[in-house]
Amino acid sequence: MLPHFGIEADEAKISALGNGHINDTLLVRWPTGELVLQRINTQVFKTPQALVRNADKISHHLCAKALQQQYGLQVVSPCLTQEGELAIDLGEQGFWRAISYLPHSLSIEVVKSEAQAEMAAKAFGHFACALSDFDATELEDVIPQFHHLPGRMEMLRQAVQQDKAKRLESCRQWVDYALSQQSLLDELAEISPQLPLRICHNDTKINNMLFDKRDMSSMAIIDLDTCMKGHLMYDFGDMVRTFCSPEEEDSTALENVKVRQSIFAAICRGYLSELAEVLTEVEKRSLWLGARVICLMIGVRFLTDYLNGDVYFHVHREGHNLDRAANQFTLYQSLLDQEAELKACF
Ligand code: A2G
Repeated sequence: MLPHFGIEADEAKISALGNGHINDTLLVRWPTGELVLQRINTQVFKTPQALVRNADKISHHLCAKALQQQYGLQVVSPCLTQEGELAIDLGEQGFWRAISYLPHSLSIEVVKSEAQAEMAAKAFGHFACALSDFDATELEDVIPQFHHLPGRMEMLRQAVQQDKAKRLESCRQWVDYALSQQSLLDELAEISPQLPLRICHNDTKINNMLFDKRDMSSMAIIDLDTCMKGHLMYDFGDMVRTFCSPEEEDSTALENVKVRQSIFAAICRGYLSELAEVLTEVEKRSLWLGARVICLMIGVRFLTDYLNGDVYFHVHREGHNLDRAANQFTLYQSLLDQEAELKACF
C-alpha cells in the first residue's frame, strides 16, 4: 500500500508505533520524509470513510484556529493518497490512511507528576474549547452509543448469557461486581438529559496526548477518530481513568491500583482552567459522575470482550482483557472509597 502514499517500498523503514488497542499503527520513514500509517479496524469502525472525513474536518478546524492563534497545540493532519483521497481501501489487505508524524514527539503510559497531569488536562481542555464553535451536525457518529453505560451493561449481560468462550467461571466475581453497580445508571438517567451536546474527543487517554520529548511540554492531541457529539464529563472521566493510577491499565499489581488524589486535583485544575467559562453548572457537577461511569464502563467493556473471546480489543497475553477489567474495577472502587476527598478537589 506504500506506493498509494507516494512512498517507494524498498526505501521505507517501517516500525510499530504506540500502544493502540484497535487500529494497527506504523511509523514509516524514508530518505526524504516520514509519516504515520494506520490500518483502520473495520470490525470496530464499520464506516471508516466517515471516520477519516470526521478526522479531516476536526483537523481543518484546529489548523484554522491555530492560524488565528486561538489554538496553541500542533495538529496532526491527514496525508492524502496519490489519488487525492483521505484513505485507500485495499479490501482484504485493509483500509489504510496516513497522518503526519510530529518530530520530537513522545507519548507516555503513566503520569509521573502533578505538573504533567495538569499540563495534559489543560491541553485536553484547550482542545475541547477550540472545538466549542464547531458545528456538531458536521460529524457522523462513527460508533453509535459509544459511551452509553446502559447499553454496555446490556452487552455484558448478553455475553454472560452466551458465554461464548466458556470463560464465565473464571470471572464470575467481576461480573457480579459490575452488575451490582446498577445505581450509577439511575444517577446517569437523571443528569444526562440536562447536559449540552458538545464535540468530545471520547478517548482522552494519557497516551493520546503527545509531549515534546525535548522539554516534556504538551505538543498535540492525537487520535481524532472517536471525536463525536457527546458529554464532556466522559472526556474528564477518561483523564481520571488513565492519569490517576500509578499503574498501567493492564497491570496485575492491583494492590497499587488506586486514584492518586493529588493527580485528580491537578486534572481538575488543568481542565477547568481552560473550560470554566464554557461549562454549565450541571456540566461541572457531572464531572464526578463522568469519572465513575468511565472507569466502570471501560471495565465492563474489557470484561465483555474477555467473555466473548477477545474479539474487540487487541490482546497480547492470555487473560489480558480480564486483567484489564480487574484493574479498571479496582480503580473504580478506589474512586468510590475516596469520594469525599475527591469531590473536594473541584
Ligand atoms: O481503548 C480504546 O482506545 C477504545 N477505543 C476506548 O474506547 C477505550 O476502551 C480504550 C481503553 O484503553 C475504541 O473502542 C474505539
